Amino acid sequence: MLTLFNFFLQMTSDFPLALLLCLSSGLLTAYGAPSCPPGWTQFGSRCFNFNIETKTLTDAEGEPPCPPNWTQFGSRCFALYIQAKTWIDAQTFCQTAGGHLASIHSDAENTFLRDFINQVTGTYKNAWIGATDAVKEGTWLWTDGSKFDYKIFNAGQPDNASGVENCLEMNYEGKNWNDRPCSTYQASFVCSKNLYV
Ligand SMILES: [Ca+2]
Ligand SMILES: [Ca+2]
Repeated sequence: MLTLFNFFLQMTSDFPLALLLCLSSGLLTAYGAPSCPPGWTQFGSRCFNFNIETKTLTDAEGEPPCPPNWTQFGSRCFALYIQAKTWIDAQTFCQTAGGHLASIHSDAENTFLRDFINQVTGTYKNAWIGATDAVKEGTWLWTDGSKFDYKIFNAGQPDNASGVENCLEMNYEGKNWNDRPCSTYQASFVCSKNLYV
């Protein structure tokens, strides 16, 4: 009779032990040792491998790191929603999808999203992103909890026009960022979330 122990021995003879451990979990990292096979990179509890020939990133099961309809940039996945919503409703929508309105932390990310929006819509269409200064005027916070360590406002913005502009949009007048009223203006929006973990 095949005992569980024998079965495990048989499995380990068929598959590299490291790969088995990698597939099952990232537990080895608790002991300071890498848990992914050579050439694979760990993110969260999974191993990813970049295929040079097809230029695709996949995990051990051959799945891409972002869900369908989300696009990877760096260590995150992004999705653009054309349907106009208020900033509040857009944030709720992104949370339901497992993320937040997108935070942006570099010129590279801002440029990627501008190009992404232009690719999808044919224009540098304005879109909500995930910062608000509703808690304290002039102090911007990202809804995903990340640090507000980068900004690229249009000249003269943010101006808190009429004292009611507390939410952030990108591509204002086809250019950069602007503050807008959160609940009386509707726009397309960008969600972001971390890679599968
Ligand atoms: Ca404001
Ligand atoms: Ca403004």
